[in-house]
Amino acid sequence: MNASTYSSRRNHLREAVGDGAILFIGQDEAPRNYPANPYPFRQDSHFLYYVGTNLPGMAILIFPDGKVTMYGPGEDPDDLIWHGPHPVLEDHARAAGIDRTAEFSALGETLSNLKTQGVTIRYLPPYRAEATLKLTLLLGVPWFELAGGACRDLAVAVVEQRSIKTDEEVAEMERALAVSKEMYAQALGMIKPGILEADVAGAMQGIALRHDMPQSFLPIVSVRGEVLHNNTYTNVLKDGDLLLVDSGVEAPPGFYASDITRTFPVSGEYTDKQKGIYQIVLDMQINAIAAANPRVSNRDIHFIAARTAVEGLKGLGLMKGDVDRAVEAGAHALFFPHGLGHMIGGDVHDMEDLGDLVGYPRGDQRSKQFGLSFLRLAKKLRPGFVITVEPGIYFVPALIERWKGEGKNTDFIDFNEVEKYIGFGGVRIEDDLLITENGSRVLGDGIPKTIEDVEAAMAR
Ligand SMILES: [Mn+2]
Repeated sequence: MNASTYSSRRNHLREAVGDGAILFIGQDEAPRNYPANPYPFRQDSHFLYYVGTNLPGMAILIFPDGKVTMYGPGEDPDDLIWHGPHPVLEDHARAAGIDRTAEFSALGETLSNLKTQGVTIRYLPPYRAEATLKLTLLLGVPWFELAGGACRDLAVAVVEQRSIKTDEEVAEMERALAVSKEMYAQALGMIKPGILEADVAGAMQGIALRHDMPQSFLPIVSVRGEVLHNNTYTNVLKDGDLLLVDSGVEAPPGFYASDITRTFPVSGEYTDKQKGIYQIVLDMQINAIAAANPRVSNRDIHFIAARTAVEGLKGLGLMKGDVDRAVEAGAHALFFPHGLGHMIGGDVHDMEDLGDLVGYPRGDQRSKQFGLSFLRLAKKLRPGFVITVEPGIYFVPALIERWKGEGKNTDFIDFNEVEKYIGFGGVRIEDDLLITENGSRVLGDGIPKTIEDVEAAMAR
């Protein structure tokens, strides 16, 4: 991205929001166990989008007249010793299309002058303690009132702008997906009985590191796929297990994310029972992708996946009755308890710090029904959206027992048959999808996902 891209993004935002000043606070280093030993630095994605500078301790202020100042740390002569020759604040500002700079310490006084003049200071709700503390000090607002004081119009405008990806942004996501493809090829080549989940997780992470890309979230590499957010890697892979791998990386300089899930047979071949469930999940994904276009909502395609699940599970004798009524009752959520997917972009769950403004249109809100309540994205799809399509079917013992005990959805579920699948685990398949004018395009180069392709890739 060049300087004019950032300038025009900021101009667009200021025009959308109207009067007032807009303040973006970048991320600080987050200490692990003492200040000089931080976690790997991750810039705030809004900051990356509007400024691009991938350094701690930065802020920008967009003034009501459109002028912009970049605030950052001053130069300490010793910096040259520890960090070598490096760009200074003025260089970062130039790269971001900003012609005024000041030390961070000057920001507080500027803000109070603006407030004295009656200028509204617009900011997004902070999600890290460091930003919360800075805003509290800079704006003189108690920390517990910051979220309430955050500017909804600004958040709406940011969501509107960042939801539509340009070709440049899509290209960056495809660079991340190329590395994901390599990581999954590595997994396909090494999965076998006797090794640890950590062996696979470590080898995949090694590829990300070799490409100098951070992972976009803590990966799931688990033979207990029915535990939806499982971030331990201690299990030994056994013959007959399914290994669910959900991972992604972020491509610099914008750090756009990939997010891919595959479910592999440890033995190299799916059992007949596994094939039955796997094919249903694949059908759910294929049907959802085929239906995705700017005329439908993501809630619609979530329901297409849910109906496909019920049809398939009826075929296996696990469900029964009328498909539409089963979906309406939420009976499929015993097996498919989460939403079909989410926005992806600068964040793997894009702009999730702004809550349901991202996934739900004004006046619409999340259902309270189990399953549907976890649907992160219900909005009508638009060209330029990039979303994940990640259906799954899981056999969660605690959930099966609970529903059976409550006699829930017995019109649609044969619990005696379902209990035969306890211990099966779970299957999820996830790709990243660009919505186009007429339909959609699966991003990236294609990572094996049909039964035949996975088994062929694992054959050795
Ligand atoms: Mn995902």
